[in-house]
Amino acid sequence: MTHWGSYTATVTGNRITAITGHRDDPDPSELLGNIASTVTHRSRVTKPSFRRGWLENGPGPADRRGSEEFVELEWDEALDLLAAEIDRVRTDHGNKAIYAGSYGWASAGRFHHAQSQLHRFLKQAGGYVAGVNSYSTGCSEVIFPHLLGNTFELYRKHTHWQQLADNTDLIVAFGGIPTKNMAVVPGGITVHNARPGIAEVVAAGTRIVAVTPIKPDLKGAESADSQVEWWPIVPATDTAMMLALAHTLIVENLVDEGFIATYTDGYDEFAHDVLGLSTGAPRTAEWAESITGFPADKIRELARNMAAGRTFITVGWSLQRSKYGEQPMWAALNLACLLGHIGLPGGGFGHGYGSMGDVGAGRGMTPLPAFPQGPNPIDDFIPVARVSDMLLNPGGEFEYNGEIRRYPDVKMVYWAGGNPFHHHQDLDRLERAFSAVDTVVVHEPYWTSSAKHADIVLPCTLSVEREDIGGSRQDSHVIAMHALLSPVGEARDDFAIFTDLADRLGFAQQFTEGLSPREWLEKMYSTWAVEVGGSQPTELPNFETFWQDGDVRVPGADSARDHVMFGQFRADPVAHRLPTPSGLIQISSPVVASFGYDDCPGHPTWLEPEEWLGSPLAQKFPLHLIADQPAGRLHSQLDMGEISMAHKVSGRERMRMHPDNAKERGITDGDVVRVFNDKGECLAGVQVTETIRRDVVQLPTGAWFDPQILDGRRICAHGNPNVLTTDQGTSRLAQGCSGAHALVQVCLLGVALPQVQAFEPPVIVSRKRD
Ligand SMILES: Nc1nc2c(c(=O)[nH]1)N[C@H]1C(S)=C(S)[C@@H](COP(=O)(O)OP(=O)(O)OC[C@H]3O[C@@H](n4cnc5c(=O)[nH]c(N)nc54)[C@H](O)[C@@H]3O)O[C@H]1N2
Ligand SMILES: Nc1nc2c(c(=O)[nH]1)N[C@H]1C(S)=C(S)[C@@H](COP(=O)(O)OP(=O)(O)OC[C@H]3O[C@@H](n4cnc5c(=O)[nH]c(N)nc54)[C@H](O)[C@@H]3O)O[C@H]1N2
Ligand SMILES: [Mo]
Repeated sequence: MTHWGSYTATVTGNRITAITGHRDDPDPSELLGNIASTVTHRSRVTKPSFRRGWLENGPGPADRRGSEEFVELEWDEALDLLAAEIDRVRTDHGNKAIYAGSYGWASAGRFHHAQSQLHRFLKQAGGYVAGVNSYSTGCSEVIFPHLLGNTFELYRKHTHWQQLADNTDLIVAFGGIPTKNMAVVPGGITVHNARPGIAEVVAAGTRIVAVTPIKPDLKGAESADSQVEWWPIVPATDTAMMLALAHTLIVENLVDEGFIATYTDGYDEFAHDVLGLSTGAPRTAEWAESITGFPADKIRELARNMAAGRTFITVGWSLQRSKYGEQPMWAALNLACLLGHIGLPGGGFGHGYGSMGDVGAGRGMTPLPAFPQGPNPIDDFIPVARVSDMLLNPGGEFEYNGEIRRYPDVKMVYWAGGNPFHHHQDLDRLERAFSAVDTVVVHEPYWTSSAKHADIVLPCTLSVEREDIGGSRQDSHVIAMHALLSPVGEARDDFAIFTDLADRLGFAQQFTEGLSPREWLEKMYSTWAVEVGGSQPTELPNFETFWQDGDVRVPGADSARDHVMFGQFRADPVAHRLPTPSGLIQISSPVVASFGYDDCPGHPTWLEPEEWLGSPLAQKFPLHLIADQPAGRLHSQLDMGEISMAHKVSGRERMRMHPDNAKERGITDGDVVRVFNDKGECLAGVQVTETIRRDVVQLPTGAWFDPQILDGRRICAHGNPNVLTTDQGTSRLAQGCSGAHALVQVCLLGVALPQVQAFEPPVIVSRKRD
């Protein structure tokens, strides 16, 4: 199992020769094609490796991280040194000096999940500073609890595609419903039902309005182009459009007043602002026209259409990954409240259709086999995307969700299963942040840029090199993940590494509980079988049979197919009171208002970001870059794989550009260009296409960071857009990642094309003996 699907592999010798999707999967992902070619790639880490300066001079701040050579050591010595360093840091500075947020997706598999292993280990070692929330939904995880109280339904029990097909007249999708994203689920997915689901929706005659600067790639809807309308909005202006839609609903008496009165709180304050009663600036369709790029008539007509039939509004996760990303989340919810279809079959509000493969799967939530974690003795945390801020401002204050907190003084950064030099914003700044600490430890199968920026790199196995149990929150199957290959080089499982470290620190028995990995799998499976089997544990096969069969269907996996989101609340808002201050949906929030944040006031509002096409900065950098998820891989994983490479242009990440913008710059399809702004520069290979709005360019994330000097400037030669993005929280409320957008300029390369070096291992030298 992978995050992008379950499969069967044919192995000949120690090589994978064929991979086919799971027999029950109607739509296996092409990303499976990245696996076979990457297992033995030269970028694998094969031995424990230490940055030479760290080994020779000991721990301490170092700006050579990322450019220095490495020395390989034997495992025993490597683990002795690392255990001693962990002990030094916790003894001299306390466990608050260890940051192990370790954000990242690692691999599928419930036992060998790298973060779970790291967190269990460090909890038993005295604790660590954690990261909270995610890059994916940094705003909605913080704002929606204020508005809906319980967000369980929003994330875990969404309206099924079939229900939309049966009931919905109009779907308005802010962010589109990008098919490219729907192969993926954290932990894996066995039955990809999004494409067939969309086909059903379209076959039923439902109209889909996809509001996005990039033309939707809705697979399953090819036969019905006319039903899927592309509304190419100016990026980052969705809130303005939503407020204008609300304005039309209010002034044309299309608001469902019964719904507002019974199920919501704070409408008057919101409506007052939308009508401009105290500001003198009503949010009319005309007002929104100049911001969003849509004619006022069209906006008004959409509002009327929304009120005329059963309407489902979905807002993609991407809209929150930019400055003031809380606003479109909240505004979209309010719009759904005004229409009053929340809690009716196929109506209301959804979040993330097209962001993840299981949204719309209707699977309910069953428990999963789990590796126990235990409590963290340290309660310091940061919102994940504030990592550079923390490392650069030890002891500094930051605000978050109504609190004022302080950054801990971190001396050791420990990462297992993530790639911050892919995922974080403003990579130059991240490099400065990493140089400030004493020691950086990374567990990695590959020489990623993050591994190259570490002091201690320990080589890890891939999931094809070990046994595990695969499962995810809403999947139909639990998968027996058999080991397919023997590990490359001296790679070891994260579990084995932590066991030996725990042994050196005196708590091996507590860490392993005396169990081998296979015994852990048996225990996790059996515990789970009893938990979901309940009174009928015989429903599920025993471990041996499960292991032999290769998978098992999860009991009750289809239980939520007919679930109507917020249906119970609608039926009885007293008995099913929401856990919000009013018990109702907060159209305005006195709690959020009480925080006094100008960057996230008490109701949604249009806040002009620094980087959008209407801002002064656009004079200098006139193109709006969208740095979204890559179609050909998961994030940065297996970037050298066959499918990922096939999506590149001249070996660089592919950037989509409108023909007018290309012509203005003398750029033709296939050119490699410079993409730059005040923060940095990268190269990209251009695809000229009308499937993108004019003045918008799309350069997905995940090309391995490849810093090189070109013409005296430091650039990424491979196309990682995070050299261009701003490292700023979305607001003081959520402090989410705002990396999806940046203003840039693009020009022809003008010099010889430098070679991509991202996949080359660092220089390995032998140890200096004294
Ligand atoms: N500009 C911009 N930036 C973004 C985004 C954006 O939209 N725009 N999106 C953000 C989002 S939503 C996300 S989720 C992040 C993703 O960022 P990450 O989750 O950090 O990206 P991955 O490439 O999945 O990194 C996982 C790493 O784990 C390693 N790994 C795999 N298996 C194992 C294992 O068993 N053990 C160990 N130790 N390591 C393993 C892989 O080799 C890989 O390097 O990026 C974020 N960054
Ligand atoms: N193939 C593949 N699938 C993935 C992933 C991957 O790496 N590869 N990553 C997974 C992860 S971790 C996550 S969190 C999800 C993320 O899911 P999303 O956040 O939904 O995905 P993105 O690709 O960042 O953005 C989706 C689309 O939003 C639109 N968009 C961007 N900015 C704006 C805007 O300002 N306004 C409007 N209206 N639309 C805008 C663009 O069309 C863009 O392609 O994807 C998951 N799926
Ligand atoms: Mo994500």
